Amino acid sequence: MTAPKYRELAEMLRQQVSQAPIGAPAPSERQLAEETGVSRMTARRAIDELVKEGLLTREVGRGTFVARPTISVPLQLTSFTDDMRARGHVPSSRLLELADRPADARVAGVLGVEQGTPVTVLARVRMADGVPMAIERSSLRADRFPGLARYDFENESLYRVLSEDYGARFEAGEQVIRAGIVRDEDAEILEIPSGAPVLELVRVSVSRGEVVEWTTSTYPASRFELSARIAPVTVRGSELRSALRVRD
Ligand code: 16G
Repeated sequence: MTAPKYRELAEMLRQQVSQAPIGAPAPSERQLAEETGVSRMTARRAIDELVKEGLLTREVGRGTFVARPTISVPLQLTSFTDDMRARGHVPSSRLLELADRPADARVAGVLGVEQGTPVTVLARVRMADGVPMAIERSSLRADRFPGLARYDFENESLYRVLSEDYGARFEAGEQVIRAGIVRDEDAEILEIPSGAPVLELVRVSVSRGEVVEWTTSTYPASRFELSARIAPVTVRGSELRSALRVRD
């Protein structure tokens, strides 16, 4: 059986869209029907297909445009660089801040160090194919990783440096995910309207029994989804309740 006409057309459109810049106008139903000789109904179904897949977005009264990519990130202890590469995107970073600082009470509490212990603060805009995907603000144990502030984190993966140059082995971690509203200064960096929804992923990771990293990643809700594989495990009710923590 041959694929329905609209599927063929959708495939052709998909190829066009993959070459087009974000925000470029997509052909209208009428144009598409005229150019390809299909009915307007078939053209509409093909366009609908791409809208459903998130490749095109319809803006009321304006038309249909090439959408920003939505990135699906697994809930695992992996690095941004590896996650993006695994999905066929090219990762890059822009540095916002990199410095050693004495830990304040909050950072010290999370990292389990004395207040005043040196901590490396790293803030980056993380990009996929040049599109800003997240702002990541990390606090790292400078006593475990001395000299970290000298690295070029626009071009380096933090996890690569920690594991290969400092011998860190991440054996555990915890990630809390919460919804929020973007801060004004972040809205500009992420190129989203002020007040837009964001997802914040707060991660602590553990190496050799100690918390070594505390990172908050702020993702625009519109460009990002989380996926987790659900395996059959036996958990008691009380454990489940503690995993589904109420936000404070
Ligand atoms: C991920 C981690 C972040 C880590 C970063 C290292 C989440 C929510 N966060 O983005 O904690 O610092 O990877 O990335 O996944 P890099 O090795 O590419 O610098």
